[in-house]
Order: sequence, then C-alpha cells, then structure tokens
Amino acid sequence: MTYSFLLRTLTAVLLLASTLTGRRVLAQTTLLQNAPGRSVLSLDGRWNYIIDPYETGFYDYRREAFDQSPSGKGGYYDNQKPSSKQQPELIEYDFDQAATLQVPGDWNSQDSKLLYYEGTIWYKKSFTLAPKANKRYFLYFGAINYEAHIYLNGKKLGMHRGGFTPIQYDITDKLSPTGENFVIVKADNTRHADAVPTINTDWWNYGGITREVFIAETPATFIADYQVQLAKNDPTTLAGYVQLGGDGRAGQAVTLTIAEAGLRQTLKTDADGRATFRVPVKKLQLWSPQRPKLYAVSLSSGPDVVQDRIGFRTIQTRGQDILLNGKPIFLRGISMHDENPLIPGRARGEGDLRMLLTWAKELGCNYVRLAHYPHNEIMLRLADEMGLLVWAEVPVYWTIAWENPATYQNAEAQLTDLISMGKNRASIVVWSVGNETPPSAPRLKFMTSLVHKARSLDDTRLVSAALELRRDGYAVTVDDPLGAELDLTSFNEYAGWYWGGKPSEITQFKFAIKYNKPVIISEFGGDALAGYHGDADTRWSEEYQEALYVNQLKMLSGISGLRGMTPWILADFRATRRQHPVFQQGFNRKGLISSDGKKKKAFFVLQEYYRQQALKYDTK
Ligand code: GCB
Repeated sequence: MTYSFLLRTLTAVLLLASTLTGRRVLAQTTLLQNAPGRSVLSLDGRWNYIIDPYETGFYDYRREAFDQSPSGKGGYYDNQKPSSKQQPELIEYDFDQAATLQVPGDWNSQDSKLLYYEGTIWYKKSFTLAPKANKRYFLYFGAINYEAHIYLNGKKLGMHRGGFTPIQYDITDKLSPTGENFVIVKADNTRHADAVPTINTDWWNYGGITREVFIAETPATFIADYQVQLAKNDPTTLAGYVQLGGDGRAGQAVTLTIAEAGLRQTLKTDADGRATFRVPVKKLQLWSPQRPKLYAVSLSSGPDVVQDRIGFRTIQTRGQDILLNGKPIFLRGISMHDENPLIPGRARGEGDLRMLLTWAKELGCNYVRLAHYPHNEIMLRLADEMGLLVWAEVPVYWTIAWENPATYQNAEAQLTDLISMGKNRASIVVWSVGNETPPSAPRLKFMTSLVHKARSLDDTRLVSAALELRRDGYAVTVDDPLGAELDLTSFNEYAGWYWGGKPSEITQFKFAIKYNKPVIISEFGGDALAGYHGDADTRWSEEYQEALYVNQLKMLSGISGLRGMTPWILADFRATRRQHPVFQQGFNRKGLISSDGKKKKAFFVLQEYYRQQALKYDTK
C-alpha cells in the first residue's frame, strides 16, 4: 500500500462520514452565542466571484477533488498568481480581476444572468488582520446557501450544508502572521433529493453568501455560549448556564449582571467550563408585544465581557388557551419569507428586515411566522425590540427523504443551530419542526424525533409544525398523528383557492379537530395581482383576494379553539413554480403587499380584523 493509496482511502472514509452525517467534513466550533455582539471585523462588502458550473476550480479533469489530493492544492482556493514574467505559469482564473458581488446578498438578484443559476460560485475577499497574542479569532458566516466549502489562505476550514444557519470556524492558528489574509468560499446551491429542504419548494433557490460575514475576536478563554431566560413557567426564577471555551476554562469565575433588576451573581465553572444557575428574581418587568421590555444583561469572565439585551416572559398553553405571562393571548400574525420584495431577493440586513416587520406592525400583528427556514439573527433581535412574537421553523418542507439517516442528521443539526441562535430571544415562542409534510410512519418517526430534540434543547417554548388536513366535501378533518406530539394544532388550509370553489363557498366548510389544544391557522390565502381589479369571483383580482379574506375570517371564527393565525403571506415573493405569464411572472402573488410595495385590498380586511381582536384581548 502506498502512502497516496492510504491517503485516498482515508479521504474516502472522511467523505463517507461526511455524507452520513450529511453536513461537515471538518468540525465547526460550537456557535458563539451573540456572535454579532462581539468585537468584530466585518467582511461585508464587495467580494470577487467566479461562476463555475463545471466545478473546474474544485475537481481535476479526472473529477478528483483538489482539496482531497495529497498536496491539497490545485483548486481556485489557492488564489494562484503567475510568479513572474519570466515564468508565466498557466493560470486560468484571476479573482482580483473578476467582477464583484455584494455580501450579504444572494447572487440571483445581483446579475440578470444569475437569476435562475443553480450551481457553484466562488467568492474571494482579502482582509488585513494581524493576530494579537492571547486572542482567539472566529470566522463567522450568517448563512451560505446551500453547500459551502470554506478556505482561509489556501487551507480548508471545512464544509457546511444547510442554507440558513450560521457557520463558524476558529481561525486563530490559520491567520497569516503578516496580517494579509484571504478567504475563499465555494458556494453551491444545487438542489438534492436528500437535502433539507429537498428539491421541491415554493420559494426561490437563492444562492450565495446571503448573510453577514465577520471575524469575531475573543480572549483566549472566552464566553462561548449562554442562556439567560426565565425558568419554565416561572416568572420569579432566572435559569440557564454559561459555557466558557478555550484553555483554562475550568474553575473560572463568571459574573452575571442585570443592573436594572438589581441582580449580580458570581458563578464558578465546572471541569468542562460550564456554570449553571437558578436565581430568584423580583419585580422583573415582563416582555410582551405591548411592552417589549429588554434588560441590559452583562456576562463577564476574566477579560471577556459580553453584553446582550434580553427580555423575560413566560409562554404556556392551558387547554385551548395560549398564556403569555399567564394571560390569554390571540396571535395576530402573518407569515413571511426572508425576502425583500422590492429587490426582489434575500433581505440584505437590518434595513430590509426592519421594513418587513414594520409592515407587520402596520397590519396590527403581535406575531410573525418566519417561514420556512431559520431567519437572520438580526430579525430575531428586531422582533424582540419591536414587540413581535415569533414562530421559528426549519426547512423540513413537503417531501423530505424521511428514511435517510443523513437527512435526519442534517435536519436535527439545523434545528439545533436555530435553537442555539434564538434561545435568548423573548420574541420566539414556537419552534416549528416543519411544514405540510404528508403523514406516513417514517415521517412520523422523523418529525417526532425532531420534536423531542427541540424539547431537550429548550423546555421553555412551545413546539409545533404546520400540518395538512383531510377533506371530504365541506367536512375538514385534522387528525394527523403528529398533532398528538405538539403543543399547538396548526394547519394550512386553502379554502377558496386550491379547493372549495369561489370565496363565497368558504363559509360552508366545517372543521373537526381531534386535539384539544390551541388552534393556530398557519396558512390560508390566495393570489392577487396588485392593481388588477374585477369582481369577487375574478381569480387573481384584488377583489377576489379581499372576498377570500372576508369569508376565511368568518369561517375561522367558528373554530372554538382558534387562538391565532398567520395568513400566507405578508408580501409577494419569487417562486420558480409560479409561471402564469400575466398574473404571476415568477412570483407567488399571495402577498398582502405587492412586489412594488403596494398594499392590496385584503391587507385592510385583515388589519380591521386584528384591530378588533386587539380590542378583545389586549385590554384583558
Ligand atoms: C403552502 C406552503 C407555502 C406555499 C403556499 C402556496 O401550503 O406552505 O410554502 O407558498 O402553500 O402559495 O401555495
């Protein structure tokens, strides 16, 4: 056996392992809690890019991956340049002369020839960072869709699958001592049947580095993770943990301070660098949509200090009621994608996200469903600040490969990262483990495991999923066995659009719901092209959508356990499946707001309904 044979075998084993785990070749470090709130060097801005549909920068002409070869060299990540005029080596790429894309931002919306592109694009960014002694450096990407291979100064950091969760690597030992560095990313948004989500979705498969990129600097021993929340259903006890990272993390003092609440507690870490706590608190002003109170929370250990703004509230169900801070609440919601309809493309940071949530507030919402995948951490923090409750979801959507263990591992990893990112946000009240998945035994096993995983990671929030229903004429039954595992009964129903004829027929539907739990309608709706008018029976008209909302709200009011809804959807969004040349033009038009920012008639129907619900509930 030659050395190279051994190496190739090892590589094959590693690749197999990565296929089985579905996600990573090299382990990424535990996600830093509140990574954007650390001392950071932003790498946002223009990145050079190379479109590489044949993956020429990744495989040699025998389709062997360069980065798995003995030298590990040969790929675009080398960022090679001719060494001199006398030795003009053949190099068929040059990042520094290539065009640029804005990061964060999907590629599809930045260059018309990339609108439908699915495949590989390479990104490169140079930066100056001279590493200081006794510091650690973490390279952090908010999200890259879908498979990302990441290299620093020509060395591979790792591979990550999943388009909506953060990616992080400890790069302390890999930074150049000269201070001149470059990072190269191979982003590949090719769809796969065993991926999460799978090949078929009703949203655009936006590719690229879609969220913020930065390098976070911490002391050598640092606060890696923490949870500071109220104990389950107990407004008088703060409970959680602090986890230190780095050498020397055992037996360290950690101080938790919430000055405004008169709280200062010093803890000591155990052998793993972890300190858990349960401390009584008095007179905390609880967070609610009406008064989204956030406290300045400080955690310190040695030289590391992390500041956060955290709200405290309880959420629970009692029979068919949802209790927020012990009081019944009606969830006046709307569904939304992580997309700015005005670009149109993935939301590119705080301004875009604030615009979406401001629209939701104008509609009278106290709740949003962040469909169908984890949204930006900035969005979760804005929801905290603006007083919007949140349903947060993983892209277990339609027909996942239920029986593939790697697919499950991938879904569970995305759920874990979502909960890690959102666990300190008062706004998040529901973890959703999926959307419209067809009942079967393997699917029940898959999703029940996700429910258990969510509860094991966070027992303070509700767990749900958007279910499907059964129909027989006007009789609608909700009895999906997964419902037994969930805290809420949530389902999508499309009376008046996909089924049930015209809007005027909607009120004839009657629901038989098996579970005695709060009912949250996770979707209903219909398309309307803004500015297209007709009567209430004219499909695609604003009047049709308006009548659909009027009758839906009448019908849904008849469900005794109804405690909220998130109609589909706040704004029109790009969807490749939507082909009508006049009315859709590549957009799902179920938005209450059009792709040019106009409010359709149905917006005002829902706004009025929510005004009345607020009068009923918010004064209680
Ligand atoms: C659904 C899906 C959502 C679609 C919507 C529609 O049930 O959950 O992703 O976009 O219907 O418009 O068909």
